[in-house]
Amino acid sequence: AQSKPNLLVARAIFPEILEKLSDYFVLETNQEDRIFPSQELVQRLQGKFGMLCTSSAKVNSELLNACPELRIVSTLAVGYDNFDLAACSEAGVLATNAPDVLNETTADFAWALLMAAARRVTESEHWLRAGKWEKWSIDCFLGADLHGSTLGILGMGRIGQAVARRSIGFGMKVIYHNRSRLGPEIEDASNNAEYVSKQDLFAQADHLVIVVPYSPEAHHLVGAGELAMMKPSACLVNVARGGIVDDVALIAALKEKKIAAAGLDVFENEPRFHPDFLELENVVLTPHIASASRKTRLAMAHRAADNLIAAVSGRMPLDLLNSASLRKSALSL
Ligand code: 8YV
Repeated sequence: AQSKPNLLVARAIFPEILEKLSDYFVLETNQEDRIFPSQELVQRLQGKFGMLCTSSAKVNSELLNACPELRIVSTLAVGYDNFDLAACSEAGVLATNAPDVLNETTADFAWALLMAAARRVTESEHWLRAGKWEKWSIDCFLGADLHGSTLGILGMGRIGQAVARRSIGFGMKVIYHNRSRLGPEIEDASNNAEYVSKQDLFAQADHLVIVVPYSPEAHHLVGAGELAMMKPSACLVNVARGGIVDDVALIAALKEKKIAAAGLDVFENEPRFHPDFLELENVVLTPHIASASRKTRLAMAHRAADNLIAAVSGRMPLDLLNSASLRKSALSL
């Protein structure tokens, strides 16, 4: 029998996934979940056919040139801004992500942040825990209604559409902006979402949810100018990527009450984040957990593993991102 190829599982993962992968690969694991510095990552990738990683692994030409045996990189995430796809294709390395299975879970969480921000859930809880609740009062933690309001969605992809569908129950109107307009069936299925310009999105939305993928063009897509266009009563939610929102500009807008509140699951330079966020009461902060239901994280891990198994079995990975790589790839899929 042919010997199994080597796989680096660069982050800690569920035991059943390791078991499944071990039928096809000799595994090098990292169950203590240390984030490897780039030098160490290169070193550990020597002699490896593939890598299962997360968004923390930067795969660029420098890494690929130093790892000539590498054939596939599989990320346990829908976002793949950490992969330089052109460099992967150039090196004949297949790149895959783990989409779809997290759409509904991530949309649920966008709503959790939106509801918490609009109705001041965490802010009032902090106050209660601090022993400040002495009596009911008419204006105690007045917030903004979601029902009947206009929901803006920046990035109406699979997750954005799942966010929009949930707004039907709240009797909301949906407006969205994308690089291009969606087909009428998708708009209809997304609570009759209406396509508007980026400017109108910011100006007309009572609340705004950001679900665009990160790319250099999307860097600071939401900055001081966009925030200034928003309603002072609006809440902003980001479950996409840090870097899409200019965090310094957002902190200023929240401080000056140019917008009412924000719900943030992602930050520039996470897991570090701007310390001024902690000084603000009108922001809900969570540690990149929008996809973190037990069921969904397991499904994402299976999906990332299945892409690797497909490649090693001579099948086309379901989530191949760079079909151009196939021309150069040493794999005969
Ligand atoms: C991942 C995410 O869990 O899918 C994404 O793009 O941001 C999260 O769902 C995280 O990036 C770890 O890879």
